[in-house]
Amino acid sequence: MDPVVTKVLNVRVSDVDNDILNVTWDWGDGSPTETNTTGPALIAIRVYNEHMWDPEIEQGTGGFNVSYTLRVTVDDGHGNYAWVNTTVTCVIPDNFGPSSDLEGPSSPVTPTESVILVAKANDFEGEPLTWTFVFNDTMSDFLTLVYYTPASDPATWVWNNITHVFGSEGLFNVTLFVSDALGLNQTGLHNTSDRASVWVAENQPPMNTQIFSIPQDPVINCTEGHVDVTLIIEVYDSEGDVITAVWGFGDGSPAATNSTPGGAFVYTFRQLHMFTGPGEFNVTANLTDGVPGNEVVEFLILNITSNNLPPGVVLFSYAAHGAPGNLHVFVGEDVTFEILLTDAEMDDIELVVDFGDGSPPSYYNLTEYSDGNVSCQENHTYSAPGYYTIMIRYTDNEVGLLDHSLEYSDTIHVVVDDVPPTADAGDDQVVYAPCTVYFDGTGSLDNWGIANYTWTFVYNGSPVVLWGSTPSFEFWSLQTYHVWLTVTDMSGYSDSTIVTIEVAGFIPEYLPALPALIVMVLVPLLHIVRRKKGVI
Ligand SMILES: [Ca+2]
Ligand SMILES: [Ca+2]
Ligand SMILES: [Ca+2]
Ligand SMILES: [Ca+2]
Repeated sequence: MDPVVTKVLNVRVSDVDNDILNVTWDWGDGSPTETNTTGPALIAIRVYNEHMWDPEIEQGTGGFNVSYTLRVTVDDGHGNYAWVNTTVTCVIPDNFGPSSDLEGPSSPVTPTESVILVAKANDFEGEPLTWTFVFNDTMSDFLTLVYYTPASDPATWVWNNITHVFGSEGLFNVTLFVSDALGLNQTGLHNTSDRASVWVAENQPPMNTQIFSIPQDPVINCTEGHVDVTLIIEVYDSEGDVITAVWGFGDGSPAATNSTPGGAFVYTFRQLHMFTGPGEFNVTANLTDGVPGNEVVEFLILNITSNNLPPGVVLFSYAAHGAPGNLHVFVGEDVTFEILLTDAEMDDIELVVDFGDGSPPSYYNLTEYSDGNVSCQENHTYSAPGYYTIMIRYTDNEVGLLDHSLEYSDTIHVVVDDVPPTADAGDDQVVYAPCTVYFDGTGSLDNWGIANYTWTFVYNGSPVVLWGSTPSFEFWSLQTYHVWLTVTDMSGYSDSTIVTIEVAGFIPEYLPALPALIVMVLVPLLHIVRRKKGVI
C-alpha cells in the first residue's frame, strides 16, 4: 500500500457468551494502540477502524517496501483473548536522481577575472539539493564548495551559479556534483556530476602577419597622378578580443582605423589608400585588443615608383658672331638667349640659368606648354672677355624613371671688340639741281656692327646733320658739297670719310615738268654712267 494514505480496516468478532468485546488494534508502527468496544456479541459483529502508516523516507530514496505487523486483539473482559496478525506493506515509489549542468566561460579568462560558473539542476521530485563544486588544477583537487538549495516544484530547473577568481594561469577543471539525497545515499544517479574546464591565462596581445600590399610594387599612373594600394594584415587574438587597427600611411594623410566586432580569433584588416606620388612610405598598423600593454606595431616600407619621364632641353641658342668653330659675342653686347624645353607629362618645369660670370642666377617656373614645349628668353650682357660656362639646371620635380634633376651647359666665348669700323660714304656724285641726293653708307664695315651713321655738311651757310645708313637730302643750290660720314661701332670706335656732291647746274627746262619719279630714277642712272666712264 502507498504511504501517507489512510486505510480503513475491519474485523469481524463474536462471543459465544454474548459478552461485550474489546477489540484492540496494535498498528505495528509505534503509534498508540486503539480499542473499540462492541455490544453483546453472540452474533458476529464487524468492527471498523482506520489508520495511516507514514513510514519515514529519506530524501532521494525510493523504490522499496516498508512492512508493519498489524495485531488485532479481542478480549471478553473475562480473561479470554483471541488475536490475529496481518502484515501491512507500504510500497515506496521510485525516486529519480537529479539532472545537472555546469557551464564555464567559452574563452580564456584572466587570473584576476571573476569567472561565473553557471550551474543548474532539475529533480523530478523537486527535492532539496546539495551542490558540491570541486576545483582541480589537473594535479589535485584544491577547493571544494558545498551549497544547499531548498525543495522546489517538481521537475523544474533550479540555478545555483557561483563566481570564482582563479588567481593564477593554468587549466582548471570544475566538477559539480548535485544530489537530491543525503549522507550515504548521495551516490549513483542520486549524485549526478558535470564538468567544466576553465582556461586561465593573462590576456595575450594580438599576433599578426606582416602587412602586405596589392599591388606589391605600386607604380604611379602618370595620367591620373596616383595609385590605389590595398594594404592587408591578418591579426589573431587568443581571447577573441575586439581588435583595433590604426593605420599610418607615411604620406602625411590622416590615420585610418579598422576595428572588429570581436568574438572571432583571426581577422583580416584591409585599407584602401591612394598614394599621390612616388617615394618610400613607412606604412604602420598599430594593433591593440584594448588591454593596456597589449599594443603591437607592424610596419611596411612601401616603395612606390613612377614612370614619369624627366624633361629635356630642345633648344638653347643665341646669336653669335664669327665663323663656326670660332663663335663669340662681344663684351657689352646685349645677347638674347632662348631656351626651349619639353616634358612627356607636360609637368611644370623649374629652371635656373647661371651665366657663369658671377651674376645672380635667374629662376623660372615654366607652365605654359605650346606644341609640347615650354620656353623662356633672357637677355644678358657680359662685362669682361673670357670663356664662360652657362649652366642651366632644370627639373619637373617628379620622381620616376631616370634622373629628374638635370643640367645643361654651354661655353660662351666673350671677346672685346678691338676692331674699329671702316667708314664708306659711297661714291662722289654730280647732280643737277633741284635734286634729292641719296647717300649710301652701307659700304661701311665693322666686325660687330655699326651703331651710328652721322652725315654732316654745310648747306647755304648752315650745318646739316643727317643720320642713318642711307639718308637723303634735296639740293637746290649749285655748289660742291663735302659731306662727312662718321660711323661708330657698338664699342664706340669710329671712322670718318668724305663724299663729294657736286650740284652742277639746272637740268633742262622741261625736266621740272616731269613727274618726280622719273627724276628719282634718272639720278642713279647718271651716277652709274659716271662710274662706267671711270670718273672716280
Ligand atoms: Ca529525487
Ligand atoms: Ca587579447
Ligand atoms: Ca615629367
Ligand atoms: Ca668694331
